[in-house]
Amino acid sequence: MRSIYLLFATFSLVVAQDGYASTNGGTKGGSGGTTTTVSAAAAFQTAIKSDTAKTVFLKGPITLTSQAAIGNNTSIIGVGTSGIINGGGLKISGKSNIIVRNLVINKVVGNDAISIQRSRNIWIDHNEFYSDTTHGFDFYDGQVDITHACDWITVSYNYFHDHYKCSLIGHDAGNSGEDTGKFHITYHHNRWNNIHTRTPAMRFSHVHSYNNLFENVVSQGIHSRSKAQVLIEGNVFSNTSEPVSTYGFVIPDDSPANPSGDFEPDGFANFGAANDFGTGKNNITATGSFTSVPYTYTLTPLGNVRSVVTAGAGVGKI
Ligand SMILES: *[C@@H]1O[C@H](CO)[C@@H](O)[C@H](O)[C@H]1NC(C)=O
Ligand SMILES: *[C@@H]1O[C@H](CO)[C@@H](O)[C@H](O)[C@H]1NC(C)=O
Ligand SMILES: *[C@@H]1O[C@H](CO)[C@@H](O)[C@H](O)[C@H]1NC(C)=O
Ligand SMILES: CC(=O)N[C@H]1CO[C@H](CO)[C@@H](O)[C@@H]1O
Repeated sequence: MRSIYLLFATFSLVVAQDGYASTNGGTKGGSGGTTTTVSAAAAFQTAIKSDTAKTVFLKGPITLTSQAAIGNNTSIIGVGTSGIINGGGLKISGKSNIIVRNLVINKVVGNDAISIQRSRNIWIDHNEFYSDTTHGFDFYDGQVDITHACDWITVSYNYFHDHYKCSLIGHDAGNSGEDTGKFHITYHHNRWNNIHTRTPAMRFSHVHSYNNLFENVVSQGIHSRSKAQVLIEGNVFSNTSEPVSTYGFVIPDDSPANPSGDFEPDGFANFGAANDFGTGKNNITATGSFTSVPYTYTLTPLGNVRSVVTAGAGVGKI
């Protein structure tokens, strides 16, 4: 009993310490609010939707048939390794101050595992996202897609695997009016394995990608396009054909509706601390101006990234 109490007390105090989610006032989710534990789909959807500060523990698995909408000031935390959401996915739209940790979201047909739009101060941490690559490029949508002028987001210690189009920032090259100057997003210590594209693909953003492990990224990894800026450091890529591209051309694997691909303006990239690109070949057409971030962070030494990320990313580890 005492240990359970302590565990929950610790969880409900957790705030985003890293990356852009720690800026703009920080991201504390439901810290200080109510706590509930739910184990059924309908109770889960009801528990997460208000804008009042709350922590919702999910003791699953549950199955959703549509995306469940998350309200402001919310932490959703899976209990142990049981926080499993089959299908459906999560939606964060026009909200702020949200933490999603320790969930497994899998096989969301025709939609994203997590869609984030018009929202700010979000921390997506220690989750697992998977589908399969036997149903074609567009059967599932993204795993974490961030669109419509979102800002101040950290995506850390997640395990993304077995999926085509993983993570998209900025839904359209024509949306510069809304999106320019937004999308300050940090990706760190994520593990990506057997992904075809978008780790992430970005438009208009300032993305800091550090200490991620990319294994078997089949077609293209980090794609900076439509004038996006990305700072890439301390990452390890293995068996990844094109780790980084700033060439605006959207390859057919990323744009299956247009088999000859689409042309967009190029993006920019900067490289900080050394990366290990393995046998991959980058296509860098433009160097950017994004060389530092407004928060402190500690880089994992490059030689330790594989073991630290393999041991630390995903569920059952917080
Ligand atoms: C929820 O957060 C959004 C974004 O910050 C804000 O526009 C909205 O007013 C908030 N809603 C409530 C009920 O506080
Ligand atoms: C490397 O990736 C390709 C897919 O691009 C895959 O078919 C192959 O099995 C991988 N090789 C290893 C050693 O994992
Ligand atoms: C790399 O970018 C150049 C444009 O600078 C383009 O012509 C070329 O086809 C690209 N290479 C690959 C492999 O995509
Ligand atoms: C209803 C509620 O708790 N709203 C709070 C959400 O968090 C913001 C910022 O942290 C507060 O300003 C709101 O009062």
